[in-house]
Amino acid sequence: MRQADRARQAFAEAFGGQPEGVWAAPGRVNVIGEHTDYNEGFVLPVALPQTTRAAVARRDDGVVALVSLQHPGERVEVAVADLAPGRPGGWAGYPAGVVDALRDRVPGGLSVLVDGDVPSGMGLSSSAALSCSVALALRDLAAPELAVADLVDVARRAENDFVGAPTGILDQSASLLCTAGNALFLDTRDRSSEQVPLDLTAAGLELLVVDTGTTHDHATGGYGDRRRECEQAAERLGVVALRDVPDLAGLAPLDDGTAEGALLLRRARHIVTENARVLEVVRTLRGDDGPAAIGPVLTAGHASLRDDFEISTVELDTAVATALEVGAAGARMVGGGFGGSAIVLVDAERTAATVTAITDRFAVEGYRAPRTFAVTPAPGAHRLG
Ligand code: GAF
Repeated sequence: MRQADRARQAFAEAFGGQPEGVWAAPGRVNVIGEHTDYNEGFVLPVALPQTTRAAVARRDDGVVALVSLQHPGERVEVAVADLAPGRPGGWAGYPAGVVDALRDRVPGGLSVLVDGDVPSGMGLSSSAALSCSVALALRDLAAPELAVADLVDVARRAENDFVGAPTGILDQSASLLCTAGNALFLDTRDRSSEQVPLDLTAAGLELLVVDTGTTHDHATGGYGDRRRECEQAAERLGVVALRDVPDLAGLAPLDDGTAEGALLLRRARHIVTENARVLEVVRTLRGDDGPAAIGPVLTAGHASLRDDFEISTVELDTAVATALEVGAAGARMVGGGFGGSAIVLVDAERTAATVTAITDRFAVEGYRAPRTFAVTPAPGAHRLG
């Protein structure tokens, strides 16, 4: 059954009527530019073919009613007037947070049926896919004067203020603004963006996602620590954001002989070198050398996330090292870290051998079997019907 029909049918079963429409928003992988977004730097994501779908209809009883096919048996109902950070919590917090951000537009409430296939907790931005599908639905139904780019902040506020995950704008921008066949080169400071063609098939390459099956949660723990450390480093350097440090020499004041200084230096060094890597990858993709030439830059990005930012895991390091051992052009962990997925840029003829090598190595190490799939840059959020 088509995705839109499946969502419509499930909506009718859950709410007893037809939705006003069905909207889809994708997950993402970031080609390069990790943790740069909340440092006002550069990112280069592509949208995944996997999406979250939201079948939506306005109501007139002042209630937000939420059902997800991925959480069977759970029906969340909250009065619009009672929406507050953390209420509701869990998966329902993302769509509820979007309604909260636009609550004056839907005083009568909303019914939302969610369906999707973006793996959750795997660094592939399932939460932004969920928020963005509902944000686009609300825009189309009740806030037509908003541009799609305005929805980036609607979805970000849902995540930051309602759910309590202190993320930047990478995931929401990717889900809303990516286009098929392109990577999105975004300056998160002034929000200017360009579409950078990324035709891997023509170059005989594949971009593999390796989902290690280890999950993370950005509302708790290490992600927030890294954000605070970057803010501290920027403050010590007297800059608004680490984006303003032009090169490694600019980090010298952090090297004050203390353990704290050394830690802040490592964190800031990742941001400075990662911004440079985004610019280098964009330059390379626009040049004549072909996309395989970005491989070593991706691999350098992994080393930086592992050694300087310290957010990789043994599973991610093993996936990357194994891929490189069997001849991948480049590989790195993606997303917020502390689990999740890696990407591998590989000659298409070597894909099967690479997957086998990683799977075998995970079995030997006693890790959970990885899931792998190839990505071609897909469209951003859109109405399905
Ligand atoms: C998570 C966050 F949500 C993004 O804002 C970004 O910081 C990313 O981690 C790391 O690049 O996905």
